[in-house]
Amino acid sequence: MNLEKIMNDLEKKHPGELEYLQAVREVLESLEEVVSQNPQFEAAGIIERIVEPDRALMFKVPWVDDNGKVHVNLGYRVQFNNAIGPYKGGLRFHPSVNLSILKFLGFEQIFKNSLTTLPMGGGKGGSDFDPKGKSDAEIMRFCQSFMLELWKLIGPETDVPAGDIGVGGKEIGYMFGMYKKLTREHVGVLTGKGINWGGSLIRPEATGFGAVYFAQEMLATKNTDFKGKTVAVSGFGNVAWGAISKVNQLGGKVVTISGPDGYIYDPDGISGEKIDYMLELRASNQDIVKPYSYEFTGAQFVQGKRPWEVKCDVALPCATQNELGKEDAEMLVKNGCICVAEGANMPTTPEGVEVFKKHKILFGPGKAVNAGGVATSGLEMTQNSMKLSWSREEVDARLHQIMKDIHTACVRHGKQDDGYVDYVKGANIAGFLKVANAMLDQGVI
Ligand code: NDP
Ligand code: 2IT
Repeated sequence: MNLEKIMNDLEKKHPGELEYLQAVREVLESLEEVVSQNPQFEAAGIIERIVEPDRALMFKVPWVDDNGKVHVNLGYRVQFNNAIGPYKGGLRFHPSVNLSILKFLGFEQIFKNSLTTLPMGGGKGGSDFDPKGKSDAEIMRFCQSFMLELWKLIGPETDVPAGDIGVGGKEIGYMFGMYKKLTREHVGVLTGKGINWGGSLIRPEATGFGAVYFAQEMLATKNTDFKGKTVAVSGFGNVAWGAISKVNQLGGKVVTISGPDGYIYDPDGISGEKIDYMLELRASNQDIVKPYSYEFTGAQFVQGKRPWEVKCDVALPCATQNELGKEDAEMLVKNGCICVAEGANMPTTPEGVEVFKKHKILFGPGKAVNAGGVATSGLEMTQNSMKLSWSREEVDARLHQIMKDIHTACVRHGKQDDGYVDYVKGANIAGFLKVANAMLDQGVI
């Protein structure tokens, strides 16, 4: 495979799509060896086909605010690859959303979903709508308008969206309501549904829980665990919440959360009522963490900075892409951090990843570490198909086993001659092989 030629061609075809190009390069770099060992992939044009989405759809989303003013946002659904199952992946509502970000997320989702061992293809969607400061009624009207277009593209055996940044249970509810009205079908077309109307227990916690289960497996390779460990977390959303809860259960101490305004350092640890308060902050749609420092004495707000300067044993970036750069990585290593597990999608820049690899730090990439969210979405789809629901314990046990299996697959494909596990390479190869072989079986389509 001629990586530079492929990347040059893609850069020409998709100028300025930086996040997408970054994600593609990272995956292809890991695949060079496996592609050269399997000439059938090159002969069938697997690489050229897998890097382009099957289709990317864009539509306008007009809606009316509480003062009667009309707004128009852009809506998207990128259906990337359905070789191993229906397109599956979240919807992101954030002002930064554009085609490049959704293509990066949809591309990553192909390999992540493959790693879960469940039959799900890759897709992603969303809008540049900003839920910040919007009333419930405005959010409802936006979600209904978004679904007025999206419903034509999705279906329980075609494409099954879910949540991501800015899309939680509330938004899924409004979108599901509109889908049901338009199609007159009560089916599992979205995951992350409410527990009374087809949702799965544990789905809200699943990404964070799964990330910590994965980190637990990584730590076990060094004969250690979370007990007594100091943990730095970024973000204060859905993924951060699940991760913090599980770290507490396992005896670790979380000392940071962060928002776009800066980070909170709470040396006493973030647990119990402090986690509930964090949820309140999030639900207020204000998007700031500063008030936490007024509420809890001993906690300090550090404006405009990221939590990676705090001394910790384990770092869990759970906010957004490219939030941990080279200098942050160097600081973490200098301060004795032994494990970095990505709860978010692509939070570490390529330069940051290089630092972790150079210092042989345990580094788990998002597509493996945060796969528990979509895996539990897959379990929700299974329960919907069977028209029954599993207990918390059953879903959690399945999630835990899936995370252990993903870890095993990463080690199998990522272990280097000196024993260091390159989890990036392991995850990319393990995720790729299943999809590539399915594409080979299905012909050039
Ligand atoms: P939430 O909306 O619940 O929280 C997102 C967090 O990241 C918030 O703290 C948010 O603050 C912050 N954030 C978002 N965008 C930016 C930005 N451009 N700059 C700085 N901070 C930002 O989302 P989730 O917790 O669901 O998602 C977090 C990450 O986890 C994302 O990378 C997502 O793709 C990934 N993920 C989510 C899964 C899920 O099931 N929800 C599954 C797997 C991965 P603010 O809104 O103020 O910007
Ligand atoms: O990035 C992700 O894996 C998600 N946002 C969850 C996707 C899903 O379909 O549950």
